[in-house]
Formats: sequence, C-alpha cells, structure tokens
Amino acid sequence: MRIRFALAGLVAALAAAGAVQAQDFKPRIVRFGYGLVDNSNQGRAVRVFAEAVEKATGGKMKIRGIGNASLGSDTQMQQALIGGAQEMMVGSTATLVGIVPEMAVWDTPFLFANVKEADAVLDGPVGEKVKAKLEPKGMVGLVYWENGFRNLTNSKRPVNKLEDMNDIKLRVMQNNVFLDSFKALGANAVPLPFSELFTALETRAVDGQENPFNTVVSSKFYEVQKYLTVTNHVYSPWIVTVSKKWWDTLSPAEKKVLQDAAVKSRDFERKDTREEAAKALAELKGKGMQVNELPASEANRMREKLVSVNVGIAKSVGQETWDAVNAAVAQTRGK
Ligand code: TK8
Repeated sequence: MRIRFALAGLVAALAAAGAVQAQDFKPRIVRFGYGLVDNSNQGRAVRVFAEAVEKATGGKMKIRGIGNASLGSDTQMQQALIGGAQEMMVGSTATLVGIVPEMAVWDTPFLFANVKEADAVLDGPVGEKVKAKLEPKGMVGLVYWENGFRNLTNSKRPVNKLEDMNDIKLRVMQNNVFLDSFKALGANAVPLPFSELFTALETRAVDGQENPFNTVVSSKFYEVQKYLTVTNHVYSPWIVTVSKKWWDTLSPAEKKVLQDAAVKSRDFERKDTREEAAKALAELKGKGMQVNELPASEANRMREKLVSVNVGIAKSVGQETWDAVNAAVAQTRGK
C-alpha cells in the first residue's frame, strides 16, 4: 500500500516537472479558424488564447488565428478538423448538430434566463457530457464560449407582434431546431452558413437574421438591416474544438497548455462579450437602427409558439440529455 502511494507521488511529481520542460513542446503551427471578423469578440479571445499558449510553450507552439471564415464555414472547418487538415476552430454548437445530435439541446428557446445559468450548466457535468460526445466523432471540445442571447433584425418592417413575422425571409443557422422554431413563428426560414449572411442581407436574398447584438455590431449588419427587435429568444454558446487526429499527436504537457489557455480565453471572452453587449444597443441606435422591445403579451405569444418545438428537441437529443439539462437549469434556479 505504502509503496503504491509513494509511486503515485513520484509519478505526479515527474508529471508536474515535465509540464514545465521545454523539450515537451515541439515547434508547431496551429491554425485556429473562426467565422467572425478579427475585430470581434471571437477574434479578441482567439488572440488571448494565442498569447497564453505561446507564453506557456516559450514560443514553440504558435497559434495562427484565421477569422472571417477564411478557412471555411463552421461546417467546413469541422470536416477539416475531423480529417486532420486543420487543428482548431471556434464556432456555434448549433452547426455541430449534424455530427453530435445532443448539441441541439443548447438551441432550446428560452432555456437559460440569464448568463449565470448558462455558465453553470455549460461548465457543469451535463455541459461536459455533451461536449465529450465530440471525441468519438473526431473532435475534442475544450471549452464553451459565449455567443450570447439572440435577437432579431430585418429590413422589412418593425416586428411588434407575432403576425409581423409572416413572410419575413429569415436566415437561420443550419440546424433543424432553428428552422422549426422560426417556421413556428410564421417566418420563411432559410438555412444559410454565417459566411454568406452579409451578402445575402445586402442583396436582399433574405430579409433578416437573428444573432446577438455583438455580432450585429462586429459584422456591420446595421449597414444592411433597419429594424432590431429585442427578443432574447435563445442563448447560443460557441465551442472551442480541436482535431482529435492532431490532439492525439500532442504530449500531455502540450494538451495541458491548450486546456489551460482555453479556460483563460473563455473567462476573458465571456467578460468581453458581456461588456460589449451592454454597450451595443446604444451603438446600433447611433448607427441608425430602429430598435423595439416586444410588448410582453406578444413576447408571450412568440414564446408559446417556440416552446412547441421542445418536444422535437427532446426527441432528437434523447430524453436522458433533455432531462439532465433541464434538471441542471432547475438546480441553478434553486440556488
Ligand atoms: C460564426 C457563427 C455565428 C452564429 C451564426 O461562425 O451562424 O449565426 O451565431 O456566430 O457561428
């Protein structure tokens, strides 16, 4: 018994010593792709991650942040990660649903009432469990970042009541929950990758879209969208993922550096996103957007329609995941 403890201690000590030894870090160049522009909450947090990794590896591991979907849309990058052609990315959990159906649980309308609930559930056991489903599919999930609460913009008319959604051609993420949700509201929902969204709005191929305030600012949607309706209909996470093929070539020390940097970037990103979101509405009004809050009665009507998609979500993510996530939310509310 005593020998076993002594050995365990020795192994731990060696591992700790190993973590700081330069020979554990090979010279590597890591392509870290993302969809938004460089000057966005995504871009800023990728740079925080890059700095932390470079510092921890004495400059051996270099992170090349590549934004603007220059490496492809979310779904294209996911395939590149699975194939081992790209090392890292950050994107919506919503675009992963084709690979990991359980990810759709995060798209449940009105799942979280505030960011405190989102943090607790995503970083808690059930968030980890859903994240772990990526591994057998060829990706390793490191952390969830905040995309944020989504709001509606369009170029057709102010949305003051449910019926105003009728015949608005609305771009949604490539995911059935979003498609069903907005069809339920009466919109003409069109799935499209984010990378094609600005042009689609500009050319009026679609009338509207829904994203957090931050993205409406950073992607300059205010240039091509007149009306913004505060709906907060769903909280979207982003997730930082690594190619499993590449991950398996890393030393334990390298993996630890990436994990630690990911946590650091997450904490920075959430803070940065929340600060930016708090200022964004004023900025968007300043840019000429016409902003309205839905009257409570209309918000409730929309809410009822949206909640009707929950049955379908529970079915596609599996009852176990559905129940676990809802129990975790309830638990944060009980505290
Ligand atoms: C960026 C997307 C974006 C998402 C969307 O690549 O597609 O609307 O909200 O943040 O992941």
